[in-house]
Amino acid sequence: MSTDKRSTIVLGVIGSDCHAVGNAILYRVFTEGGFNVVNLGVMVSQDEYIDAAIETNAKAILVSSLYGQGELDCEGMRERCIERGLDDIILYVGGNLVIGKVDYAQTEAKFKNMGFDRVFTPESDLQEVVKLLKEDIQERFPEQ
Ligand code: B12
Repeated sequence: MSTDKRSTIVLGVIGSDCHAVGNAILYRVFTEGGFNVVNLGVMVSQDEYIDAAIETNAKAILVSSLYGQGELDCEGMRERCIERGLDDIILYVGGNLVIGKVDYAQTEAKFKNMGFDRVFTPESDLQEVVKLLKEDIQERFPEQ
């Protein structure tokens, strides 16, 4: 029996987005923060995240979008997760989610409306995000 108590999370940059630097940083921060991180890298489709989450029994999917097409790429992600049996999975999204300078509250509302649990700006404190994710996993999956 495995004694590894780390929660598994799936990480990647969605759509046709090839910005790779932030992804490498996120992988490192979350790995060092105590998670088992399945990193899909750049240009990831919704179904690729979901396939990986199903295969690894992941508790959360962390979506990055930097190139301005985040809204289009993320549309329907929560519904797709539910369709494929991941009703409870935690969905985080972050990066330059929309084109240009748009008020964060507006962007947050838009992505929460799509079913994302938390929405982060590029300036988010990643240690704080590690903490929040541990709390969210504990709350949503208390038995594990
Ligand atoms: C380098 C770069 C490129 C390189 C990428 C090389 C590579 N393979 O990585 C190249 C030249 C290829 C490129 C191309 C393009 N780029 Co570019 N690029 C950049 C640049 C200058 C730096 C990106 C970077 O590495 N940042 C450093 C990392 C550490 O920061 P980060 O990516 O933001 O990630 C951090 C945070 O966002 C946050 N984060 C990210 N995701 C998530 C998720 C979660 C859950 C959380 C908590 C946090 C989080 O944490 C990360 C780590 O600290 C930015 C401008 C900028 N200063 O950000 C533009 C920028 C991202 N690019 C931009 C654009 C428009 C493009 C192109 C569309 C340009 C074009 N017309 O061709 C293409 C898109 C190509 C594609 N298919 O993806 C725009 C996006 C505009 C928008 N969203 O409104 C930016 C912001 C430039 C600008 N000001 O206009 N780009």
